[in-house]
Amino acid sequence: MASKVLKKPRSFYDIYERNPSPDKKMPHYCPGCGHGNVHKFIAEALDDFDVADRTVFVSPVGCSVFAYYYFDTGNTQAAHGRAPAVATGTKRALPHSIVISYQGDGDLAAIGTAEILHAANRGESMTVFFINNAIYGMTGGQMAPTTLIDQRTTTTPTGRSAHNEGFPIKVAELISQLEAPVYVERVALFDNKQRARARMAVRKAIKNQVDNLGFSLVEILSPCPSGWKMDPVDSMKWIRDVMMNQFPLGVYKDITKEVEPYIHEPYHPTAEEIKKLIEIIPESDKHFARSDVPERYKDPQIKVAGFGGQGVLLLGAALAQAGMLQDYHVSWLPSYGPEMRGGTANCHVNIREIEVGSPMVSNPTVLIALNRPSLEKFEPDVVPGGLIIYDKSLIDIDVKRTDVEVLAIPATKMADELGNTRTANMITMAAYAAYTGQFDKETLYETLKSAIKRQRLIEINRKAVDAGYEFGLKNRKK
Ligand SMILES: Cc1ncc(C[n+]2csc(CCOP(=O)(O)OP(=O)(O)O)c2C)c(N)n1
Ligand code: SF4
Repeated sequence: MASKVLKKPRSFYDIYERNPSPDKKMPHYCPGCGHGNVHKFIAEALDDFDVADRTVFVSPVGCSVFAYYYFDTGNTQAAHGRAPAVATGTKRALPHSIVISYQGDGDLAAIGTAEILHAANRGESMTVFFINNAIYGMTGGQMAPTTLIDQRTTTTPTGRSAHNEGFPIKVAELISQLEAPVYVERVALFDNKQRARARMAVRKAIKNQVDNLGFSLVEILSPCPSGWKMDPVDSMKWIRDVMMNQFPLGVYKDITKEVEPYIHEPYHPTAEEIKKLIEIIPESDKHFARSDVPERYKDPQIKVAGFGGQGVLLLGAALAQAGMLQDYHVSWLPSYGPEMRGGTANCHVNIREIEVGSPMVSNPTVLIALNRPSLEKFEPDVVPGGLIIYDKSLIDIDVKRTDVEVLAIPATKMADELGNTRTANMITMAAYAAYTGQFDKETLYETLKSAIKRQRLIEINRKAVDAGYEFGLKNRKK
């Protein structure tokens, strides 16, 4: 006897390991939410076309920010509204992948309006699922560009007024006016018939990409019982009786039978073209080599870490400033703990002879640790052969790694001897500069002029630079 096995699509993980829920089996969405339906339609289509292994799912900011808990595909989570831009980069780099941009109405139609319009207008070969639930769900039900006239939200408590907030934006209509998109449809999730239609639309939009036809967008009118303060059944009725009047369902554009498949292969310049490109780079931007810095200390990627109040961020900013004075390419990226004083703080600093690709320093070549938790936390991340500098007056443990260089400096003690504990950061900075040969003392003095805002503190910090510099020189490896 034939039997049908009902089971989760293969494109979902069996267990949602990343989901903090106790059983790891339930999604995080509220009961009656439409996101779950759409996820299921997508996962089924990926199964049926057997493309999960080459799919990259770009999650937005919004309730579906955690879509990567569920899809056993490549996953990226984009900044608010930027999913189509991230999807563009992914698809251009991996033209044979299937890229899905999944977005709410706050994400796509408010903060991300520019991204979606231009991705659609360029006809990027991607599939966009636009979940229209007429509000911002995740943040508690504020007005979205799709909120209906007279609809009450937390930011339109007396109802949306066209005079005050404008009219609802009709995304399917808008996108379908552009020349490039090949398929635009609006569907809804309020009864089985409509869900079956939505499922077909999701399938078609993915198949279009499998066939390399171009840009597809499916807008889905989707219930948000929590945000609408309705039960799931009334939410379905509201879509059918109210929302659909503003947002009529149907296919707004379908030119899939008329277009030729197109794959946007990445452009690989020839050796001759690269030579010409290098010729037009200004002399000042070309790689320059400083012979006085030993090879192993060149292009440092530095992490400075300690307690808030120790001048961690200032130390990093001063290093970047010194780098700028020496015409290096630099970046400084602060990372604050929740508290100002007593909390943790760290910053990422690049001082490079070539342009800085990313300001993030995940695996530092130099770690400057000003307190014990920072040493314990970041020591494992330092690259083999890297350098760890730590304040040994405050840190009562040794570096465990044997594959890195270590400079232990009693910076706080030295600062106390100078008469100002807070100069420990500048002592450490100068020790780093002298130890590695990265900066001369004059550059550090110059840096102090902009790094130290209070004129009266410049002198004591110059002394700190002198003391740290001397320490660094004395302990320098031959
Ligand atoms: C740059 C930025 N601005 C604002 C926010 C706050 N924020 C988080 S989710 C969200 C709205 C999400 O609404 P929507 O896109 O409609 O998705 P839903 O939650 O309804 O699925 C906002 C404004 C943020 N995280 N980042
Ligand atoms: S707030 Fe709305 S959109 Fe978000 S999970 Fe709950 S029902 Fe879904």
